[in-house]
Amino acid sequence: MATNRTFTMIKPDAVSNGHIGAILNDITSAGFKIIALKYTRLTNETAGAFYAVHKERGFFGELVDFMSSGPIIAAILEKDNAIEDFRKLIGATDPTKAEQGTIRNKYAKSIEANAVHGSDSDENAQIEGNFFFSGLERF
Ligand code: FUP
Repeated sequence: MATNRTFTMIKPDAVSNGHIGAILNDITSAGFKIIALKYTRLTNETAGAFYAVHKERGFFGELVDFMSSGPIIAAILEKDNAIEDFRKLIGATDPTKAEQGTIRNKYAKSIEANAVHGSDSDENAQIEGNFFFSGLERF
């Protein structure tokens, strides 16, 4: 059964370009409730652990360097049908293919510096949320 939570990051490009407020506004205006929120920075090691599923891919090294290049926002979001609805809100991984009005269409620069992350399954949302937050049973 689908749960109602997803995990997101506002990536270093969007943070350094000053888009935190606008992106959080898009997220809450779309009906997502913020359950947990953190301003933090990944190291090369923690970014590598977060993206371990991609470690055989050619872009892994650059992705890890990029994701540890500056601060990020990590957050857990709640809404009915959260995974699917959030992926619709952010648009395609490649911003040139992201639908008009989506967060990646508005704020992303490239397939790598693509402004935001959104979990692709309930299972991954839980794993990714637990990577950044503890004590979630309280919320
Ligand atoms: P998404 O689920 O939309 O975040 O996309 P993926 O899980 O396919 O990819 C994870 C991250 O890897 C993307 F956000 C950016 C990076 N990536 C690249 O840098 N190059 C690629 O060709 C594909 C993905």
